[in-house]
Amino acid sequence: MPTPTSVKRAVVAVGVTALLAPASYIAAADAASAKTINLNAVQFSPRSVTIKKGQAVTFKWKSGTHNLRGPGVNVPAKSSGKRVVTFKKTGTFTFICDLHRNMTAKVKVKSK
Ligand SMILES: [Cu+2]
Repeated sequence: MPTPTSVKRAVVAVGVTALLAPASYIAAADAASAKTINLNAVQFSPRSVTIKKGQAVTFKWKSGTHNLRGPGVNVPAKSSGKRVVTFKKTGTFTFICDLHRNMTAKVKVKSK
Protein backbone atom coordinates (compact mmCIF):
# COMPACT_ATOMS: atom_id res chain seq x y z
CA MET A 1 0.00 0.00 0.00
CA PRO A 2 1.24 3.51 -0.70
CA THR A 3 2.21 5.78 2.12
CA PRO A 4 -0.19 8.59 3.02
CA THR A 5 2.15 11.07 1.37
CA SER A 6 2.21 9.24 -1.96
CA VAL A 7 -1.55 8.83 -1.82
CA LYS A 8 -2.01 12.58 -1.47
CA ARG A 9 0.32 13.25 -4.39
CA ALA A 10 -1.61 10.82 -6.55
CA VAL A 11 -4.85 12.65 -5.89
CA VAL A 12 -3.32 16.03 -6.69
CA ALA A 13 -1.99 14.61 -9.96
CA VAL A 14 -5.41 13.39 -10.93
CA GLY A 15 -7.30 16.57 -10.26
CA VAL A 16 -7.52 19.30 -7.70
CA THR A 17 -11.20 19.72 -8.45
CA ALA A 18 -11.92 16.34 -6.92
CA LEU A 19 -10.07 17.26 -3.75
CA LEU A 20 -11.85 20.57 -3.38
CA ALA A 21 -15.29 19.20 -4.09
CA PRO A 22 -17.60 19.20 -1.09
CA ALA A 23 -18.83 15.93 0.30
CA SER A 24 -21.24 15.66 -2.55
CA TYR A 25 -22.21 12.05 -2.59
CA ILE A 26 -22.49 9.14 -0.26
CA ALA A 27 -21.72 5.49 -0.63
CA ALA A 28 -24.82 3.33 -0.54
CA ALA A 29 -24.95 -0.42 -0.60
CA ASP A 30 -28.38 -0.87 -2.10
CA ALA A 31 -29.17 2.20 -4.18
CA ALA A 32 -30.52 1.72 -7.69
CA SER A 33 -27.61 2.04 -10.07
CA ALA A 34 -27.88 4.02 -13.29
CA LYS A 35 -24.47 3.18 -14.75
CA THR A 36 -21.70 0.67 -14.20
CA ILE A 37 -17.95 1.21 -14.38
CA ASN A 38 -15.83 -1.94 -14.47
CA LEU A 39 -12.39 -2.15 -12.91
CA ASN A 40 -10.36 -4.17 -15.38
CA ALA A 41 -6.66 -4.88 -15.76
CA VAL A 42 -5.63 -2.14 -15.99
CA GLN A 43 -8.23 0.47 -16.75
CA PHE A 44 -11.70 1.60 -15.85
CA SER A 45 -14.27 0.70 -18.50
CA PRO A 46 -15.87 2.94 -19.44
CA ARG A 47 -13.56 5.72 -18.29
CA SER A 48 -16.35 8.26 -18.11
CA VAL A 49 -20.08 8.12 -17.47
CA THR A 50 -22.79 10.75 -17.24
CA ILE A 51 -25.69 10.41 -14.82
CA LYS A 52 -28.33 12.61 -13.24
CA LYS A 53 -28.25 13.95 -9.71
CA GLY A 54 -29.55 11.34 -7.28
CA GLN A 55 -28.52 8.41 -9.46
CA ALA A 56 -25.82 5.90 -8.62
CA VAL A 57 -22.84 4.31 -10.29
CA THR A 58 -21.82 0.73 -9.59
CA PHE A 59 -18.09 0.08 -9.61
CA LYS A 60 -17.45 -3.59 -10.38
CA TRP A 61 -14.14 -5.34 -9.87
CA LYS A 62 -13.79 -7.52 -12.97
CA SER A 63 -10.12 -8.43 -13.34
CA GLY A 64 -6.82 -7.60 -11.71
CA THR A 65 -6.41 -6.09 -8.24
CA HIS A 66 -7.39 -2.48 -7.64
CA ASN A 67 -8.27 -0.07 -4.91
CA LEU A 68 -10.83 2.67 -5.56
CA ARG A 69 -10.55 6.17 -4.25
CA GLY A 70 -12.40 9.41 -4.73
CA PRO A 71 -13.91 12.06 -2.46
CA GLY A 72 -15.81 10.15 0.21
CA VAL A 73 -14.85 6.75 -1.22
CA ASN A 74 -11.82 4.71 -0.16
CA VAL A 75 -12.01 1.00 -0.96
CA PRO A 76 -8.86 -1.02 -0.16
CA ALA A 77 -7.28 -3.08 -2.93
CA LYS A 78 -9.24 -6.18 -3.89
CA SER A 79 -10.01 -8.26 -6.95
CA SER A 80 -13.75 -8.89 -6.83
CA GLY A 81 -16.97 -7.34 -5.60
CA LYS A 82 -18.66 -4.02 -6.19
CA ARG A 83 -19.36 -0.63 -4.67
CA VAL A 84 -22.43 1.44 -5.39
CA VAL A 85 -21.96 5.20 -5.07
CA THR A 86 -24.93 7.57 -5.10
CA PHE A 87 -24.28 11.12 -6.28
CA LYS A 88 -26.26 13.84 -4.52
CA LYS A 89 -24.80 16.91 -6.23
CA THR A 90 -23.88 17.94 -9.73
CA GLY A 91 -20.30 18.15 -10.93
CA THR A 92 -17.50 16.02 -12.32
CA PHE A 93 -15.93 13.57 -9.90
CA THR A 94 -12.68 11.71 -10.43
CA PHE A 95 -11.95 8.22 -9.17
CA ILE A 96 -8.56 6.59 -9.21
CA CYS A 97 -6.78 3.33 -8.51
CA ASP A 98 -3.53 4.01 -6.68
CA LEU A 99 -1.98 0.78 -7.92
CA HIS A 100 -2.13 1.78 -11.59
CA ARG A 101 -1.24 5.36 -12.32
CA ASN A 102 -3.19 5.55 -15.55
CA MET A 103 -6.42 4.29 -14.03
CA THR A 104 -8.81 7.19 -13.70
CA ALA A 105 -12.55 7.39 -14.18
CA LYS A 106 -14.82 10.39 -14.27
CA VAL A 107 -18.45 10.56 -13.22
CA LYS A 108 -20.30 13.58 -14.60
CA VAL A 109 -23.45 14.39 -12.66
CA LYS A 110 -26.01 16.65 -14.30
CA SER A 111 -29.03 18.31 -12.74
CA LYS A 112 -31.64 16.83 -15.12
CU1 LIG B 1 -5.84 -0.63 -10.62
